[in-house]
Amino acid sequence: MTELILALDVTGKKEALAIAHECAPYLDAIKVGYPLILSAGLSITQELETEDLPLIADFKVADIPNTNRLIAEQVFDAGFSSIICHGFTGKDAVQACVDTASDYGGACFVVAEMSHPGATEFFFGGTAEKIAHLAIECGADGIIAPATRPDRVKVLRDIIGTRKILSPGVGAQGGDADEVAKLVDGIIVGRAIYEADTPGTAAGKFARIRSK
Ligand code: NUP
Repeated sequence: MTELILALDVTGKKEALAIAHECAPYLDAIKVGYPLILSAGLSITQELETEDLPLIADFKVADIPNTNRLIAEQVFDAGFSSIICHGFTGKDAVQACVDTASDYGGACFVVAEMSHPGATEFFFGGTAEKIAHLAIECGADGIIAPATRPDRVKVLRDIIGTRKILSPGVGAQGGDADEVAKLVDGIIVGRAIYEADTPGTAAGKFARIRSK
C-alpha cells in the first residue's frame, strides 16, 4: 500500500488544525515543516496528536553531528515519530539523526534528491545515488525522492530496495500521483490538498493511491 502524507505547510494555527481534522480520515501521516512550526510553535504537535496520525518532522536537518542530535532530540521529545534530514552532510551527520531516531523508537528519512527544478544543479552525476547508499549504510528507514522525476525514483529504488521511499512533488510541482504511487511507499502532497476549496474532498481523491 502507498501511504498518503499531507504536507501541512499553512501558517495559521487554526487553519492548520482544521485542515488536518478534515483530511485525517484519508491520511496515513502528517508532515510538518518550518512554515507551520515557525508560525504556530513546536507545541502544535500536541494538538495535531489528537488526529492520531504519525507526525513527520520535515526540518531537512543539515548540521554537524552534535547539532543534528540536539535537533532530533527536540523533534522526538515534541512527539514526532519521524525526522527528515539531508544526506549531503555526510555519514557522521546522518548517523546522528538515525541513531537519535532509533533511541526514541522513531524513523529517519534522508533526502536523496529534491523535487524542484533547481535541484538538478547539485543533485546530478551520481550524487543522489551516493546519498541513497549512505542512507542504507547509516541504517536509515528510507529516502525522500522526487515525484517530479519518476525515472530518478526508479534508479533510486534499485539502490534502496525494500527501504521506504517517500515522494514529494505531486500536484503543485507537476508530479503525477498515480504514476509515482506505483514506485514509492508514500506520496507527500501539500498545496494540491490544503489550497483546495475543500481540502477534505481533495485528500479523499488522492486517497485512491492508498490501494496501489
Ligand atoms: O525534495 C523535496 N521536495 C519537497 O517538495 C523535499 C521536500 N521535503 N519537499 C516538501 O514536500 C516541501 O517542503 C513541501 O512541504 C512538500 C511539497 O509540497 P507541495 O509542493 O505539494 O505543496
